[in-house]
Amino acid sequence: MVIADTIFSKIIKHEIIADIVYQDELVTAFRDASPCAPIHILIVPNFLIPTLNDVVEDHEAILGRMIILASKIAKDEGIAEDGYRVIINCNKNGRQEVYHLHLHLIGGCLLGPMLVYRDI
Ligand code: DGP
Repeated sequence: MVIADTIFSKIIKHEIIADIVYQDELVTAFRDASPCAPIHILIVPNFLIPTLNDVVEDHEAILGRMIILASKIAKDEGIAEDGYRVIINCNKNGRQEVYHLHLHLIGGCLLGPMLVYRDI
């Protein structure tokens, strides 16, 4: 398996430490280093897809795995019934910081309202 060098690929390869909650041949899930809620888990493909703009039909299985895993982890973490939020940030206006596609699973408390346009 060839993995390009992003901070997340190093986590996937266990080259830097992260609290990995799940890993299989397609995806890895680990706790966010800067959580914005009591539960904040990132789910990433094991190979580099930089942004959601780079997704193609061949990625259907991996994207399905990411969503299904988000639902499963939410149950495992005990936040499914009360609810949670799933977010994918894309590029500059989406405030993407790490250019390795990832899904944020966020919950464990009543979250703020959805972010909308803000003049800054
Ligand atoms: P985004 O803005 O969508 O690209 O979010 C990137 C997230 O990645 C951000 O919430 C912080 C998290 N993050 C960045 N570097 C690391 C790291 O080295 N370890 C872990 N566990 N999370 C990281």
